[in-house]
Amino acid sequence: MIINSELEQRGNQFPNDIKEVRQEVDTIYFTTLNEVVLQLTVLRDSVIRFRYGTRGILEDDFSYAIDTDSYTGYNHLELTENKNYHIVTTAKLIIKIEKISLQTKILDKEGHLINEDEIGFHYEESFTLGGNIVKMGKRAHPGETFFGLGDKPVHLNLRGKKFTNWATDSYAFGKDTDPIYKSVPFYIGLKEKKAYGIFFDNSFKTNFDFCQERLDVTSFWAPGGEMNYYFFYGPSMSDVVANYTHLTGKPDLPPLWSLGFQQCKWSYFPESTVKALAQKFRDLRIPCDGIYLDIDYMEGFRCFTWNKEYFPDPKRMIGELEADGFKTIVIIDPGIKIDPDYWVYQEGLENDYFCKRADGPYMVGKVWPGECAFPDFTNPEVRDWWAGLFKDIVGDIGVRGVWNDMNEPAVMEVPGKTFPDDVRHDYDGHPCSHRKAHNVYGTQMARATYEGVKKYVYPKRPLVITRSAYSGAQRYTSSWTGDNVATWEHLWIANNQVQRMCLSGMSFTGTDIGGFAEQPTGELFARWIQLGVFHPFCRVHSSGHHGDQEPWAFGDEITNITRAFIEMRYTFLPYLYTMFYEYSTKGIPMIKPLVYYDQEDPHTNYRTDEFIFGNCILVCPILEPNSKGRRMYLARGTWYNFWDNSVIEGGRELWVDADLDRIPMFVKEGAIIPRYPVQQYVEEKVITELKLDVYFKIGKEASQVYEDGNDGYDYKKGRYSLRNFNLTGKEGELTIQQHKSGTYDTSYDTIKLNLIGLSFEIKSITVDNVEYDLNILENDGKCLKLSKNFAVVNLMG
Ligand code: MIG
Repeated sequence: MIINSELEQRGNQFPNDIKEVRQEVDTIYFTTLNEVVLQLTVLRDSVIRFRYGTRGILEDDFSYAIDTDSYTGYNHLELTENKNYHIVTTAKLIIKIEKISLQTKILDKEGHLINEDEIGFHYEESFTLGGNIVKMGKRAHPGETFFGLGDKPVHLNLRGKKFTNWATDSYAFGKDTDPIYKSVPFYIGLKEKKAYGIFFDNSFKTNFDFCQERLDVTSFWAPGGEMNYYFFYGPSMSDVVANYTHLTGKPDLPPLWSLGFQQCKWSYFPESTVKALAQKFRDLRIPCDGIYLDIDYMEGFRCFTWNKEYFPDPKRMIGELEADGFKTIVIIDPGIKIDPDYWVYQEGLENDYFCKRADGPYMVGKVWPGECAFPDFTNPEVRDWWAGLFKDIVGDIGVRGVWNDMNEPAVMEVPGKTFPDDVRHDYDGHPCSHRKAHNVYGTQMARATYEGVKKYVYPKRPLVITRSAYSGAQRYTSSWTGDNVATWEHLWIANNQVQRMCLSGMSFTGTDIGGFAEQPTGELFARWIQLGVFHPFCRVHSSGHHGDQEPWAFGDEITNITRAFIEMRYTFLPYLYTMFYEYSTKGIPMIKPLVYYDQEDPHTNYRTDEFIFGNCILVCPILEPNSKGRRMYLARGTWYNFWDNSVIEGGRELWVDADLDRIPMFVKEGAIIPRYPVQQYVEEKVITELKLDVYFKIGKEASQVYEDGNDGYDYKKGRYSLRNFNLTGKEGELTIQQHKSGTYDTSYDTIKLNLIGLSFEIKSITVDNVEYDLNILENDGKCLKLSKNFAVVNLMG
């Protein structure tokens, strides 16, 4: 790794006096006497791009991360100057560019300094490899905290640490291992309660230092490419994350079944084992939607083939599993076995689709199949070809989702565990070495896989899962956090990683529940399930070398606890789906760290364990063995204990009981939480009633419930059902208004309000101006069934 402080001693070059300023609509070019160009673009009033070239040259502008559909638009842009600065003003920000140094300062409209360059942009000519080593130094302020950066297995707050982004196969990684699988060069700063974000869109090996080398400096740098970063201003963290996610892209809705429970292992084979596994789930009444086949389903690890001894008739088997509510997902790796008789290898060879070394030979590396060639997924023609390879397994055989592994890319038995730097890539028409393409390789593979699965699973929706990812991968794929270990420390890591991924635009993420390597105790497995059911992607996976890890592998007590929590997840499906809808339309993370939830409360800034599931359920996992409960921080506000509905005031630390069969969960007052009945798999039952858990509050609260056909694309034509609820509680009165949009007609006709914490006895019920008899109340006056499309219900004491 290049150490920044070392570089400061070497040939650093700095911009000098600005000699020329030129504006083209939303973009302003500042050129210095020594030919450094700053291209500053206003994308939105609060989203600014800073891009630096040297020798007066900017590269061809191309990025895999940016969603080309992300619209831009600002309300105000003005360029002025005073003695020392050129000043760009938008409706939200004031950006000052110093005339003698090109250093920048960013202030909000009230004049608060949000972020400023320390030494700012500087660079060094890379005589050995070509191009520049590009660097940025920013001033860090006392008390400023930092979040984000994808899958780093560290404390949520990044301050005091240094990181590298270089996608790496990291079997049994540990706390603070860096780098691991993903590369998401985006972080959030929180300074004096105001949040901003920086996305350094450079696919080379990027480095970030959050005040480790110098206590008051945050810096980031890369050994090639451009200093090219986007600045997002909040002041709320939610706006920062939403704007970043908007820029790098939001996913379509996944099929609802992919939010159900998923069971995986390395490996389930032959067919009889898979069938027995499925049967066991149904026999024990443990809900499950997805079964995963790991590499052994293939013929000699050749992608797109089947081992006919283990799986003589995969189409029949998958059909039979489907009939019982299971979808089959298979693994596909990037390594294509070098075998002259293997059609995928032949096609790749004939069409020149494999990566080559600088001097011409193929990039050959050993992976599971032995010596392999590797498609250059950064070539659009190769991606098209790859997508087409899914015709049989998805279109004909009926596989419903594809799991991309080893796409860092991982290579065995070589130093660095990946391709050598000299390997050539197309990079969508910008030929380059592996130094530049490495971090995006996995995402481009997942993208090609997504295009293929999407095409052949049509009219249903695709599911792709990836291990490696670069910013923007969320447009194509979900992800898991790789080869973790069955230890309590890894449970802590799992919790931090998924929260961090959610802040990094990649909400649809989960961990190998129970741990991939080694075997969990029943207690650890139960505690991991209790966390995992709150993660957007919920899958048990294990290496299979250390014993069984199915929900029934640890005795009856654990089986029952596991079942109860998986059942709970299924009852939360409409809540989870609504969360996904908010993520997919607005870029709102599905789960939220406490600091995101309440950045104004300094206590939240250093918390890691507690998080908000959706918008209104606070969850805190139990992370230690033999626990009867734990101390935790309850965010500010008034909460209901999920388990007994007792009301409790937040903004403080407290002890919460949590025997092995429960974990601390609190629901925000005023919440309306939609629930479905328990199902063994998505769409097992026709939903005949939507239950709404209504948590009374004095005051107002808004919530929504999104539903659609659970799969397919009709929702894009307006066939969805979005219920917006406004709750207003007063002494002796509760009113819920509903505004419904979308043309989807849900299967149920009634909505059942389950009234929790009502502070009065109901004496009158009015629904859409009609007075109802009190005997429509059920369950001791706590439940009320209404026709689903009511506009206003008013309850008076
Ligand atoms: O070298 O396919 O992270 O989930 O089970 C190991 C076998 C390759 C690593 C993945 C893991 C998967 C395993 N793979």
